[in-house]
Amino acid sequence: APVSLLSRFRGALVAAVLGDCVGGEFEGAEDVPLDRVLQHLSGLEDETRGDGILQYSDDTAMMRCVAHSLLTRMGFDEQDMARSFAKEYSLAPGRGYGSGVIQVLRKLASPHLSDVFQPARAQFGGRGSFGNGGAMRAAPFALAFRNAADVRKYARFGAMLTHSCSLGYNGAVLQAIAVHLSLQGDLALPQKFINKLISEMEEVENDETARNDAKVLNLAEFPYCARLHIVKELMERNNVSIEEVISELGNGIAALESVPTAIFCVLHCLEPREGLPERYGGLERTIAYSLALGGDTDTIACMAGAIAGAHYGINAIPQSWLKSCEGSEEAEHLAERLFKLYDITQTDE
Ligand code: F2R
Ligand code: MG
Ligand code: MG
Repeated sequence: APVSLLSRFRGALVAAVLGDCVGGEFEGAEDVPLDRVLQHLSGLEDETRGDGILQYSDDTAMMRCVAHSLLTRMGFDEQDMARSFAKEYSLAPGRGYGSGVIQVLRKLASPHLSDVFQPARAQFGGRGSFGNGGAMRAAPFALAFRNAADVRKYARFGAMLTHSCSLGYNGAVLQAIAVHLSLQGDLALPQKFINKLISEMEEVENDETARNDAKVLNLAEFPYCARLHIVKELMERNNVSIEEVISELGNGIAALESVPTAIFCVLHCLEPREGLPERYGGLERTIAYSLALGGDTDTIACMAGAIAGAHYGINAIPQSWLKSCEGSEEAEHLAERLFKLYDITQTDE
């Protein structure tokens, strides 16, 4: 049956929270045998499971702030979003934030701060963060703005509140655009989907700052485009090993080593894959596969979850998995409210 736009909205935010909650178990692990992943996931289905709720981490904590701020302000307001990040951090600092970003979040709490982008610019000796913290919370921008140019613009500004390196904020733009295209149903034609992402990123990376950052960091020119071309090559092969995915695309905390990887997870799991249960649908496969890569599993599963959830819709997410995830009900509610905002405040491109 066709998936409604509302179902896609709910699927995007709820599957992002799911990925964060179930991915926390393996964050930072180098080798994650698929058996362990499947055991972890089937444990969620156990009615007698006694080990309580899986807590969400910084990924969901910051994504909630983005969604709340976009809803309250009916659009992007940097002051409000910055205050929201700072308040969330001060109330729950133990959600596993990156070690650099906590300095930004502390500075954003100051009532005397006039330029809310300044603390991010001071990070890492003035180079800014290239971590994936901007990308992990980017999905709500695709749910608030109908127009692709607005999604790009505000996902970038939203990320720049903590990540001033172009590798950091362009990762957020890529993630938001991937969710945007998935909401439109573009994953039905995977080749077209990846080609669109490449052409979007060609435009985004054709910028002096991005070119300079790539040079300083010793990366290929147009680094996101280069990774997306690798995604395309891997998609065309049937026998890609997890080791190859990690070595070609990465599984780390840098946005460049995780956003294209999350996109690959979604594309690879559009079809049944060896080692994953036949009873799994595409969304379950995407989450399980993201965890099996190891590394930054909560964040890769969160980003892949948002893109896959926007494609498959809310009904593809097993209730038995969700019941163990902190914040999944609230995510559904936020998605419904964003759907109304998207419906009433935006015009078509
Ligand atoms: N922080 C984590 N995981 C680490 C373990 C947490 C642990 N489980 C716990 O219990 O505390 N996860 C979360 O952080 C990632 C998002 O990080 P974000 O928001 O980008 O933070 P930050 O600090 O800006 O960047 C992360 C690290 O990347 C390196 N880095 C970034 N820019 C750099 C630069 N210009 N030069 C050198 N290094 C740079 C640094 O090591 C940063 O600390 C998500 O995975 C989220 O789940
Ligand atoms: Mg996290
Ligand atoms: Mg993480």
